Amino acid sequence: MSEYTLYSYYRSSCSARLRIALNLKGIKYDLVPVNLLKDEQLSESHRALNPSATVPLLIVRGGGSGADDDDQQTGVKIGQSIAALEFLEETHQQGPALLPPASDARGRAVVRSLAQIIAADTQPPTNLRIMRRVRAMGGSAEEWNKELMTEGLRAYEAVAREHAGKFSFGDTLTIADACLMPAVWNAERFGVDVKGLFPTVAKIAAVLEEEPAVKAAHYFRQPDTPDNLRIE
Ligand SMILES: N[C@@H](CCC(=O)N[C@@H](CS)C(=O)NCC(=O)O)C(=O)O
Repeated sequence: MSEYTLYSYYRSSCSARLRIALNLKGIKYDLVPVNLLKDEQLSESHRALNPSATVPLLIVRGGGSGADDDDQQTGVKIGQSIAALEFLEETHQQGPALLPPASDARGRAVVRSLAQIIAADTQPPTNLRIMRRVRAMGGSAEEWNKELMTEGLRAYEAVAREHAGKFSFGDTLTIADACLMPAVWNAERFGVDVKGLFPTVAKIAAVLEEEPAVKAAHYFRQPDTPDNLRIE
């Protein structure tokens, strides 16, 4: 058993954030697939591990967790992707940095703001559980998502335009990019014209898609990706 276990769904943008970060930091992990379409996230056993009934869930056992001996068997359970991204950054400072240095408080605030535009403002109202409620009220969940994802990326574009280099904040891939990439995959899936509307985002996404850590984290290259969607 690895020190790290990631509960993940292949098409979950929040899970993809962590897959990108784990790959970038070169951290080996076991993956436990949780099929959201079969409501496995709602099972008693999953809720016992992650009361939010969502993926990702990162369990860290042993040295990297900072856990004491008693905790080493059960591990530290992190059921929020941004907390997990920051945990990985704090415990793996020797790997590529996913945040500007602590001495650059302004830079860190910009990167965290970008990450939250996706993680706090854009993903939650477009989540599966919300789409189901929109449909139950007779609405089009697809139109709902397209509009909200467009609004989210509009905000991201405006902030990133001031700070982007190769990536969202300068030339180093940060937690903001780990959030952005799967948000772009989702937006394209729901028909948002990312290239036409958001040139900065599109330029960053094109660079991100060539990163090996991002490629390996792609929805269609996961152990639980259905065969008909799998890509090389
Ligand atoms: N704030 C949480 C959100 C997690 C989340 O909503 N995950 C989605 C997949 S991206 C999920 O598990 N959805 C299941 C559902 O809506 O029932 C995080 O960042 O980890």
